[in-house]
Amino acid sequence: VRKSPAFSFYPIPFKDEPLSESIARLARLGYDGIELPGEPEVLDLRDVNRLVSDAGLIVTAICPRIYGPERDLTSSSLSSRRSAVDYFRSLVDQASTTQSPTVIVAPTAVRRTLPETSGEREWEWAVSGLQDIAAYAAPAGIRLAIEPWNRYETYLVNRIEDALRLAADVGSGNVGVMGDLFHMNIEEVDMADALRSAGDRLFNVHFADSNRRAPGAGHIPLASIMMALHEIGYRNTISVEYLPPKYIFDVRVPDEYYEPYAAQTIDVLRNSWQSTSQEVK
Ligand code: LER
Ligand code: MN
Repeated sequence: VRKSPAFSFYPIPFKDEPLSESIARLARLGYDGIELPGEPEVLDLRDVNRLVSDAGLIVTAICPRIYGPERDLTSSSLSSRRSAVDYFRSLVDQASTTQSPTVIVAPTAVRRTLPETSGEREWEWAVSGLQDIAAYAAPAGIRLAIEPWNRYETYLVNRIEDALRLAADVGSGNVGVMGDLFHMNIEEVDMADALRSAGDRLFNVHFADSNRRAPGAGHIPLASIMMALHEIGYRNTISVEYLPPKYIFDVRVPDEYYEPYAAQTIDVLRNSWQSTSQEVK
């Protein structure tokens, strides 16, 4: 059992940089782990394993990249839903190969903000797709973390309470939830309460500030978030996921999103975790 969470980083803002450089940077800056993009076909996983273990890091989660209907568990097309289940099963394989404990899941494609059929029907498709993936993941000891996104990225699961309800409907011990502070800042009534409500079902947290810049560069009350994590005895992953505002369209990511933000962030998070630990008994 870990004494504190693993501090990890999803290197998607290091756009187009070879993964070897990102891994080297994260190790040098003092991160414990890396969250990998869910692209088992694109990454050479043997290479990744070697780089990660040489750097002394661990893989903390696989983050899906759900662009388009072929990865959408609730698409109105049956063949798309089937290919989405296959995609998430391939992420379970990616997790097994890289010894990652967790695969992040979300039941609609990014920026599909309306049902194609009906919300009730798509919820049922989400449940059955996730049941299939969970059954595939369980023998490998891999957990699924349902990630809520804000209303501008999905309509189906926007808050932790939605994700908890979906996990309960799936009804499998290896299915839980995660929080992404950027999304939570938009949708939750009280972010700390929402994290507490997940308790031991909370498998991962994405840290960014209110503006999706590095933690500390916006107005999310970080200490209250850390206190909530201490209160539930959280020992899973604190993962960093900041993104530049025009990420999709920008050819070049601003320089500060590389080394400066990554360096600042690990200090901010470790200090905040430490300084709040005394306040919770
Ligand atoms: C992925 O972790 C996420 O937070 C979404 O915003 C992806 O678009
Ligand atoms: Mn996220």
